[in-house]
Amino acid sequence: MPDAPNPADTDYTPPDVWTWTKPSGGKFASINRPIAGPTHDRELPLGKHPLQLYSLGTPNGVKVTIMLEELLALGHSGAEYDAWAIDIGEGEQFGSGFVALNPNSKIPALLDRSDPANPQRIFESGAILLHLADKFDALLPAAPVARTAALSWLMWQMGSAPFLGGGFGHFYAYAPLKIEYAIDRYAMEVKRQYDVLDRHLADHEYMAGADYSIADIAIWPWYGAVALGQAYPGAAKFLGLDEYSHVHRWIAQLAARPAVQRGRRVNRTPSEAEPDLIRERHTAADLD
Ligand SMILES: N[C@@H](CCC(=O)N[C@@H](CS)C(=O)NCC(=O)O)C(=O)O
Repeated sequence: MPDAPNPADTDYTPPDVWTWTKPSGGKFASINRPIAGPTHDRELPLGKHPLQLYSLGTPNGVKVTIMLEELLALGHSGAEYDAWAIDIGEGEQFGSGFVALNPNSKIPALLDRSDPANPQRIFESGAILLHLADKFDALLPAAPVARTAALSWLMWQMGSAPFLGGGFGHFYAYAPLKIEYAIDRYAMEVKRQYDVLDRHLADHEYMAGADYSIADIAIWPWYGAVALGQAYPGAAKFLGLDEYSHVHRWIAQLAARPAVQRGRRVNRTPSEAEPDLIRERHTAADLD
């Protein structure tokens, strides 16, 4: 094996105190900033359904639209929803209305107006999935052992995917320079995560066992998209993701579900390759 890169080989020495004097560079330089709170006034639109989703068709956003489509497919008409697009590339997550819904300025955010006197805001995709599962008593096993298994894998996703996206994806695809140390560190971690999934799925049909649940809905959009080469061009080959055959069996099984196919089309911009994507969703007919 060649020598590891020497960490001393850099011309950057961190000062005693970091200050925000220049853009960080890379794909998200225009929206990255070290302070929270709104940058501008902007009320959010409101539709007619109790559930108002403010999101975008990224893996984190798609988790929620898949969940809502699954609930509708199960016959829960109370899961009808309006899905509004928040353009994070344009900084819409920093508008005052969105920040009031999610002080962390990240999609997805849900406003549940089922009780009009007490509208409830929910942010963090895992919390939204759990809120909807509890509200409709669906897609989360009731038996304590299976419920805990589903929640363990849900929390695994919430803790692990930032290494896949914010770590590996950022340094492999988006950073303005290729840093071997950073790419190696996150490639190693991401392959380990796929191996975790592969070993588990070798003897479990779904993440929580025999039943499809919010754990699958949380994990599929990230780990499916990267393994199928739909995120970070070249990454699936670079990471050798074809080798995880049990993960691919599970990815295909979920991809065949009509609700997954519907949910992944929402809050995305149609293109020549995928003309059936929709920016906003207000009725089931928008997807039919
Ligand atoms: N842990 C959060 C992560 C949400 C997140 O990172 N959303 C991204 C899009 S996938 C976002 O809104 N980024 C905008 C920004 O960072 O300003 C969740 O699961 O809801």
